[in-house]
Amino acid sequence: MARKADTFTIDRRTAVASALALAASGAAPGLGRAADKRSKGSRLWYRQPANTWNEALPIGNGRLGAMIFGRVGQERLQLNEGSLWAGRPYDPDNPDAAAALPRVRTLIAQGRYKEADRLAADKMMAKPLSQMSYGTLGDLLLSFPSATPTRYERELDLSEAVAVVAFDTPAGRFRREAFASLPDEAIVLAMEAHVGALDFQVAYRGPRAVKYTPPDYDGPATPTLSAAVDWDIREEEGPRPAHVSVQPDGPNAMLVTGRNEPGAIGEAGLRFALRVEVVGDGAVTAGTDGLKVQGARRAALIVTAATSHRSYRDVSGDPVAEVRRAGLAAARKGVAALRRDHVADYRRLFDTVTLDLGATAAASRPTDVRVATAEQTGDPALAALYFQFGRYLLISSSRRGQPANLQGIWNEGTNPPWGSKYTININTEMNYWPADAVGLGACVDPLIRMVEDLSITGARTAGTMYGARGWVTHHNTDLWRATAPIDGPFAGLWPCGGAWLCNTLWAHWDHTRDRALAARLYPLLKGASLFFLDTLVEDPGGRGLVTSPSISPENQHPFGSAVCAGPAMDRQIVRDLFAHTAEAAALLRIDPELRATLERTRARIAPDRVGQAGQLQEWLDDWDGQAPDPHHRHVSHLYAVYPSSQINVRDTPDMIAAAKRSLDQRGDLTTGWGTAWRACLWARMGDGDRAHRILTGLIGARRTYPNLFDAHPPFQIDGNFGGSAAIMEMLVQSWGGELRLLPALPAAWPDGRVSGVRARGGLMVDLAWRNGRVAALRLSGPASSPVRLVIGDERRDVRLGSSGRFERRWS
Ligand code: FUC
Repeated sequence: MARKADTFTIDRRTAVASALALAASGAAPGLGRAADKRSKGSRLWYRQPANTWNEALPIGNGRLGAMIFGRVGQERLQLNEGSLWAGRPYDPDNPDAAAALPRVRTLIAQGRYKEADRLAADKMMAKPLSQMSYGTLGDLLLSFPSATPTRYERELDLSEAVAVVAFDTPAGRFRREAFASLPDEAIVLAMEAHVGALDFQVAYRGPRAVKYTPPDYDGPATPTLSAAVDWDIREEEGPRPAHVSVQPDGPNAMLVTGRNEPGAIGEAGLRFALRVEVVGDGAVTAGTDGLKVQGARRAALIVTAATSHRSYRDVSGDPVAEVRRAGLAAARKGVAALRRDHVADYRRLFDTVTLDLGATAAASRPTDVRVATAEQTGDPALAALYFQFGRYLLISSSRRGQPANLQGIWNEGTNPPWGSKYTININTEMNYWPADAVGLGACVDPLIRMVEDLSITGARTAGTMYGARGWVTHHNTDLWRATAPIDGPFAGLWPCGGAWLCNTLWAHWDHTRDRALAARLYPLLKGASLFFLDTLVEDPGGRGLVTSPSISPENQHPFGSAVCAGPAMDRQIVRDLFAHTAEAAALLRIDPELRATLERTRARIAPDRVGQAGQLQEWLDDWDGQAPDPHHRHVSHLYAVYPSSQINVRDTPDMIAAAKRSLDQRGDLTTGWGTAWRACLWARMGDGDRAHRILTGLIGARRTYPNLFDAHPPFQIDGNFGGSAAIMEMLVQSWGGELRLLPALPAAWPDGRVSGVRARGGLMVDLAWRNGRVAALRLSGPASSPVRLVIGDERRDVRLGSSGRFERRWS
């Protein structure tokens, strides 16, 4: 990965140099860096500390995360460690399922859906019925003397991944910087008194349940921002859970140890450790209450954390040894070197893409004020900031360790919404929609590793519950890679989670076209395909092969249940899966017979259908008009339009018309992620103004918190990633063997530029536009490769040179 990133850096430098030359040479705008990195264009900033968690600023290195509140009297760092989940390794497969399966299928074929639902609920669900939740590591509470600042500002600088709090009080001038280092596996909070001295205590508050108060969708579009600021918010340490202990660890450090929550299986199988060491020039005392620092000009907390998790089936790690090793090494290295290496590591990824959509006066306002007025004020720079924040979040939550879960890695309580798990009927896939295009293909690796695990646990589920080859997962998974259907048939009885993840990974391959990656992914795709070869059934109405039992994710059909056979989404996902598996087999020159079987079977899958109202049918039968929730948040049957391209404006215009009809019926604004998906869909279908209007609803205060976290509500990170994907999709698309420039540019963004975009086929795209038209283009990629460009209605075939480059300006 490092080598690849280095290559990017060289490419970028060369690209920027020639972009500047291009800009200087003529009328067309250049392609250089979008904004001065130190400018407000790449930071979130505020004039007051965080009152609530959704105002605090996230930092993370993919495994360790913290929310920084920036409070004056008591700084709060809410901490997370990516493997601190409830429970222990477990097997939730239900051995009764296989025997019930034929009867459930028969009931569905007879249209007795409620009975099928009841039988499946009784015999086919996981034991226990819930999976394990992602947890929190608790809080560090740093208590300072009370003071009212005469100057205050806090920010998250996306160009360096550093959160800063700076303020003056009558007692001095203070600055705090927080960052999460991947190279040194530590969170660092470096504090400095430019005038005065630092005197504070550090206490630890253990994991606890928190109360969530979701905002109101139908509430005012412009919430009133409170003018009164509480500079001295202090939270209680509270009673420490019995299993948590705090001890000194040498003269300058404290060591916290504890265990995880037992979860629905009732057994806690993980131990965790958190170590905090103070480095600086003050006097430090360590005790069972925490740490005390006096008279320091500089004091930094070096925070390291770990659990005993080694893999989904191995919890034999030694977290105490791990936090001591990392903590002592980081303390020896020193804050300046830690910061330098952190910034260099982060920038290798972040600097690969720039975006400039223009700026208005709104851009100079604090971030919370901009969000509050986003739906009333044109603020294109806020969309660009949202885009870069999405990139920041992916870099901060998906490197080593686990993939980004429903909340990335940031979770305040032991009772997070939906367990802060992996919901794989849309949410986890959406997390990775933007990854490749926005130059963060390296961040997909944790997802590949998770799917590799699921292909093992899911093979057990396929065999035990379906008597099938290959592997299967349903609509959720967790740290322990549970793959059986949970919650009940309404949401859980959906066999396509693993298949959709495989398609997501194949899109990653398609951007890189790396043969070694194809070889790594092939066993996953093959196993997922084998499951469907064994379990697809003939529709009794003769319409083709279908899944059964299944659901169209979480949407009730008119017959009192969601359980059915062959919802459109399943047919679309399995079509893609078979095509991708066959493509991989052809590329790798293996399994010719399987390839032929996949191609034959794929052709027999029931096709998409257009219903009475001209809509794309969500189900095999035309039930859409009678379904109880016409504005349902999921738009599962539009998978074929985006992220897939089975239905597209070039090849299937009639089906696109039907998809538009469906989407009109569903409405534009819904949950955060549902809104983001709608923006992606309209962008893919070429309607930039509609996509922009929806995006504005996503970025406004009803779906975005002051810290730019997406509101489902409550916080769910998929909307952030889906929003970033939608912005990209409006500017550059690559599907169907073509590269589309400005396919859905809204009138609101007449001038702009983007650089470092990745497209399918191993291409990199730098693009500038003026008055809504392409002004300059630079492509780089494999030497001499042909590229078909689509600009408006026009198609042009171009070829990269022997140096792998192509440049063009339009006057
Ligand atoms: C799916 C969605 C919900 C939510 C949950 C985490 O079940 O239907 O809206 O996003 O995942």
